[in-house]
Amino acid sequence: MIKKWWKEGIVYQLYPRSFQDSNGDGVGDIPGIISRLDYLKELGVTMIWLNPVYQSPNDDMGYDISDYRQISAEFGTMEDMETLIRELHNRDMKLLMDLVVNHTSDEHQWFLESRKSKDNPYRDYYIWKEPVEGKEPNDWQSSFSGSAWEYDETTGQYYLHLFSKKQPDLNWDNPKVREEIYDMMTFWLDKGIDGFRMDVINYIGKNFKTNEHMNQANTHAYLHEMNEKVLSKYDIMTVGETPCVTPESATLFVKEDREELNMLFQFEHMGVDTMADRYVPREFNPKELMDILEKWQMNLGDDCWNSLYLNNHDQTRAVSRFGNDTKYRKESAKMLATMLHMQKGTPYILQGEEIGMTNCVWNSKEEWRDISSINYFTENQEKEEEEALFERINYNSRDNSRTPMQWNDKDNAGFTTGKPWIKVNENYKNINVEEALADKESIFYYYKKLIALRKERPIMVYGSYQPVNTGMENFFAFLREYEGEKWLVLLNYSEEEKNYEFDKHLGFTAGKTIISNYENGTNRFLPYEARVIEVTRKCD
Ligand code: TEU
Ligand code: CA
Repeated sequence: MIKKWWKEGIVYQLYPRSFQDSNGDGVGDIPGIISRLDYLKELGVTMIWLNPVYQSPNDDMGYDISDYRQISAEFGTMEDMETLIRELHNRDMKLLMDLVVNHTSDEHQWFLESRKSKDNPYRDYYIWKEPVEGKEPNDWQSSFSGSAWEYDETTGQYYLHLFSKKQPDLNWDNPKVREEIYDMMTFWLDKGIDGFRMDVINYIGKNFKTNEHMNQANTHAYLHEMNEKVLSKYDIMTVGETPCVTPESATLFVKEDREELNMLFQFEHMGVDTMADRYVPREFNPKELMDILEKWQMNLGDDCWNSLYLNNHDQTRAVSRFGNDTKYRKESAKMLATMLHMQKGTPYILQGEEIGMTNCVWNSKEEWRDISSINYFTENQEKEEEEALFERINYNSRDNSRTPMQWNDKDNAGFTTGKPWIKVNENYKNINVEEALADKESIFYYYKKLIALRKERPIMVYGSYQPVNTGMENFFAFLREYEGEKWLVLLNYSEEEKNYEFDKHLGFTAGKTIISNYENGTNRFLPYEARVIEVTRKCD
């Protein structure tokens, strides 16, 4: 196993729009982030993944970029950005920027040119097709409802947009597009950033013969070229966001000798409580979540690497979705953190996860800000009862993870002195950073301890992962081993107390407890109890 700093790191996902406003306009900004860096240093994270801060009309909250080399005025200036990079490095923290290059905004100069005429030099920067029998070129659907093709009157052709109409897909088969992107990446890397999170990067190569747009051979060719021409020239980290990969298809992106990416965000565990349609809920079963996480632990080779995450800005908050955010919020948040951080891979913490922020109660669709929810409601409101539709969208609305960071119990949770761009979760009065820092048993200090452990104990990073069958429902265990050290991780993933004599059943002799969310050492595990114990095998 080759040692790397990005295997040993802990990433904090920072959603700039909702982190800290500094000028009272209700929108988080870069000076606001800079004012909070010491808080992140206190937590101990080593890297920040910054969601997009580039110029954008915000049709998809910054994932529709109109200028890759300009900072959006609402977030600040390029000088602010350069200060942020410097201030992070001064604190021994690294910065991952969000690379959104499957598509641009339709307000990007390239698209404004491209749509002017069929022979415009920028025409082939995007994907234009003739109508087929007067209709869309194929049946591809947008992630944000409706067809993935938009008809453009000016030239009588359709352009492809796998996301919103205002997010036209770039044509990666065009070498000029690839050169433009590589130049832009170099521009940012030369400013000293430490890597990229790459948005839906497995969509960039399309195959119109087989009508597929994920994980295509041309995508791998382009990523290898990107690695050769740009990535390999810097000591950086890359994480690809890749919906619909399996451990087998993921290997083709992250196996070291492929020279493409370092790790991926896979999505398999993000579907454990919904149908393929994210707004059709289904019953959540902890064993399904654990089985998927374990599958990814066991089926990526030693020359590959996992990311570890339970939520992000596209998913709902982990303690509400996978834990119990009412009776056992602190205990279940700490159990989920133990389950994740004790696995093999680089852990990602969504802003607010470290203080157990929860999903929000939405009172009307006017409170929504996310195009995904809004379009889905519009598309379905004629087909079903409005209240039921509203409720099932709320269950998995991306806005749940995008409400403002809860700093204290003052107005707007200390996020802004103005009117916040999206509502603050009403529970900010008792769930906030100030309260967490004052409570030595808080979720914050538990995360801080997990992060410190990862820095001190190589077994957490480089130890092997071995499933352990407890034979009990919703009581999970796994073993980490490294250079003779063995840690047994035990998780009572339920509200019930459970007797489990792991030493007798599993043939281990228990040593020191490394970390636990309870002061308990008995074989009667409490609700959502997590315990990590140094063990030796009885036969050792
Ligand atoms: O997400 C891609 C993606 O697959 C999910 O957004 C999914 O399509 C969405 O949650 C609807 O189900 C990335 C970004 O993380 C997301 O914020 C952007 O909206 C999207 O790409 C387009 O850039
Ligand atoms: Ca602001």
